[in-house]
Amino acid sequence: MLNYEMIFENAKNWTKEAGENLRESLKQAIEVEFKTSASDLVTKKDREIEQLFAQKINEIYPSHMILGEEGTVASQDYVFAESEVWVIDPIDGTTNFVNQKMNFAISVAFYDKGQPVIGIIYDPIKDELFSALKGHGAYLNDERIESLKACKLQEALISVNSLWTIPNEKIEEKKLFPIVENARGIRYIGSAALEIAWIAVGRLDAYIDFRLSPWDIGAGIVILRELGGEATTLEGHEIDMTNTSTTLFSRPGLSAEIRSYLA
Ligand code: 2AM
Ligand code: CA
Ligand code: CA
Ligand code: CA
Repeated sequence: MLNYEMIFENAKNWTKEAGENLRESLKQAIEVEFKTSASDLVTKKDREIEQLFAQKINEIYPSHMILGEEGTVASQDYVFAESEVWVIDPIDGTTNFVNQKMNFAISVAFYDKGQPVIGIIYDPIKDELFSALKGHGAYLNDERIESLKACKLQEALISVNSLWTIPNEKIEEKKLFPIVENARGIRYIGSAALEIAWIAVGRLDAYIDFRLSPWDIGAGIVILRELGGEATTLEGHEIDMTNTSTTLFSRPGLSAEIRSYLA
């Protein structure tokens, strides 16, 4: 039987340590490399932080699998739905890390045989640790976060990546117009993990994205659901944690109103 509380405590400690490492690293110049395009950045720190997690996990939980964005873990043969898996984004919002030196986060989740169990999102600049262990409530640092209440689009701040409001291959951009028009406001931080964490604490009300990966959202899903929030694909289906997918995160009830415009 796994001791989730112990895994949760370890994961929070490692995440804070990694955050301290990132905070310190900003005192020096950041070397940037490019992945798939000129706007798809990666730094030495992305790989280093993922490796730090991998070392600790391998030492204490040698049977656990690691799904990290930078793929620094040697290839593992496993079935997500049958394994204990750590889902890690060492820096979510690398562009912000490089350009803004703020508005980035470390995202760490633990899934047990496909079930979301632990979610941790840490903003090391604001020193805000959002966390949840399924069934035990969600917290911002040591303060318990209150369950989310429903809200209407006209009272809502919606986060949407600006790339999706121009012609693109995923959605007819016109479908987003009524959402932009009817919402109280549109915001975009540039860190998927933080957009979800901010819904958890009421700074945003919904977040739409069209191509996120498991490590972007794994932790956010646990935290948001613990508070009664909704996390589905744009069509309202369960998110597949082994693939990229469209995503819609929100307070209870708001997803349905947003989907009615996108249909
Ligand atoms: P990342 O910083 O970990 O890559 C805004 O860029 C948000 O979308 C971030 O959370 C970013 O995560 C994520 N994202 C996912 N795929 C991306 C890509 N190909 N290029 C840039 N950002 C991406
Ligand atoms: Ca990236
Ligand atoms: Ca990411
Ligand atoms: Ca990343």
